Amino acid sequence: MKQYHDLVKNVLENGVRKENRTGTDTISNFAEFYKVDLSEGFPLLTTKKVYFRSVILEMLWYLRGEDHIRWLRDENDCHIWDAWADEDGYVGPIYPVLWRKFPYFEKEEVRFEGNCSAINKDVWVRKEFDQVQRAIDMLKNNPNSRRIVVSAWHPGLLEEMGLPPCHIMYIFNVSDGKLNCHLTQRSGDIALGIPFNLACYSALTMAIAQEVGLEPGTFAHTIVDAHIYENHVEGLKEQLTREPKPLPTLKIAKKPVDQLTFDDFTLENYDPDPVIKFEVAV
Ligand code: UFP
Repeated sequence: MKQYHDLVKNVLENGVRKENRTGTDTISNFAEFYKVDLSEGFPLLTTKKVYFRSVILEMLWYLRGEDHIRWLRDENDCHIWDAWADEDGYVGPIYPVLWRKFPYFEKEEVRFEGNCSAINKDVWVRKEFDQVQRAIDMLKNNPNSRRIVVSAWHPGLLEEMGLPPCHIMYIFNVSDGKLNCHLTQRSGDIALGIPFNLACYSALTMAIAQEVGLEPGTFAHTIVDAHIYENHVEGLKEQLTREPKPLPTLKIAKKPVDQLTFDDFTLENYDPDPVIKFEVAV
């Protein structure tokens, strides 16, 4: 995919060196942006193998709304989130909870009854908000809305999270019968995270487009701190010598997104170059 290679080249050529909490320095550019037309194929990089199964399982796990990784780790033998979980598998209120059960408080009138009197009082009640369902409902009923936003940034809960969300907000936008998605990412590891994030949100956009009866449009991605860890530079330079091949295609069974399982996703014509090993900076 040319857009990804251009992103890597741009950061390698123009990035500045930065220290960060991991102890491994990065070369970093502020505010990178690219777009991918999802009608041209499924954007799974071809110049290295990207683990499609993990991409889809991660997306399905986000949709489950749980605060632990047991489904991913124990039922599906997928270990991409293990490093961020405690021994019981808890990761705290991160993407799945924030997407499907975003906590908030609402005032409700409650009746308090005593022996001989009763009063009504306003109390604050804890509620949960399903942002994904709201987005799907809006895409069906009011597709021209410019307010179809899913936010995973909750300042009050940051302390309870294993890892504060990196992809903090996505916005759906319908133009010309097509479903577009813009993802804002506060921090992006170009070698390891970005290929996954790009494929995950592209698959999500395609699945939701199918549910709401739209064609998949454009995936657009803003990465605020777009960085390459210094120990990833050689691997990425090798990747740049490889010629991108035509993109694979992704077929998704016609079901509501909440009923999808991994077997409902069929990847065709994926013929990637070999894996490039990159160490994760934790
Ligand atoms: N990171 C990604 N994508 C993800 C994810 C993490 O690129 O989906 F979960 C990277 C970005 C950064 C690190 O290198 O993980 C998070 O560190 P920080 O919180 O300091 O930005």
